[in-house]
Amino acid sequence: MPDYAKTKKPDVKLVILGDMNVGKTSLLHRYMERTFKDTISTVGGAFFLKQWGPYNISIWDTAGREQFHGLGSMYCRGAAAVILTYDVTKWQSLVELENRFVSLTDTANSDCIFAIVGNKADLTDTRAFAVEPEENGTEEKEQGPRASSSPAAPPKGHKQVSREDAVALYSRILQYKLLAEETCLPAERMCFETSAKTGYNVDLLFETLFSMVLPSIRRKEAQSDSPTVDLEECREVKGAKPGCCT
Ligand SMILES: Nc1nc2c(ncn2[C@@H]2O[C@H](COP(=O)(O)OP(=O)(O)OP(=O)(O)O)[C@@H](O)[C@H]2O)c(=O)[nH]1
Ligand SMILES: [Mg+2]
Repeated sequence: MPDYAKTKKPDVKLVILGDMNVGKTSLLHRYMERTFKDTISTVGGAFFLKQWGPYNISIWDTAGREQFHGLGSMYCRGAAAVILTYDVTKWQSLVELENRFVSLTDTANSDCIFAIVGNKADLTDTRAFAVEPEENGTEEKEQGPRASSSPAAPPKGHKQVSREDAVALYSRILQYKLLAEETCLPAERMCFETSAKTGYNVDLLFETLFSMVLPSIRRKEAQSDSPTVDLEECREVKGAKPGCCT
């Protein structure tokens, strides 16, 4: 067994935030377990550990229900990346991100990366609906009869949130964080539309973020490798010199 697999201490932390029902837990199930299954509304929070190459990445699922709102900033403490999730068919879910969730990220790392994710794209976007079965990895029994690359009927859901709305929110978040857009990751790369149901863009989302937090992991590693002062040794040296204050 490789050394890194013996210890499961997370090297970096990601948090997924957003209003209830937007599909946070479903996105994590899809990514971690390659399935779309029934969920129950999350209570408090849940923790997933993903081994990515030599790194252990902790991903925290949070509850969107208002009654758990107070816990959000605790989950965000020390996060290297935050996924702010909305439902493409619900305008209010984008509004809630700005009203309730962005401020919770004040406890995240100062160089925290933000991704804005519009989930349930299968309800509005033919490409997200028509993901190849092999690609989405979903078994027929979970998905029902629809498992074809050419959908029988196009998605009928009304898209209430456009990509431009998400990009505009990303810019406002940078302003809130007092970050200059030129020095940050561009909105085009940080706004995603996904479907936990079909798997559309789900791997892309998580793996893009993992590669973006690598510098943060390496910095942490470098800090723990940096030379440290042995206080015991210092005390002995000090003690050898009479008259030196201790
Ligand atoms: N069509 C479709 N439905 C989805 C998708 N993702 C989630 N759902 C459904 O949306 C509902 C809520 O999903 P959850 O993953 O529990 O939502 P959540 O954001 O974790 O909700 P809380 O835990 O209450 O904050 C469930 O009925 C899911 O089946 C998706 O991509 N497409
Ligand atoms: Mg949940």
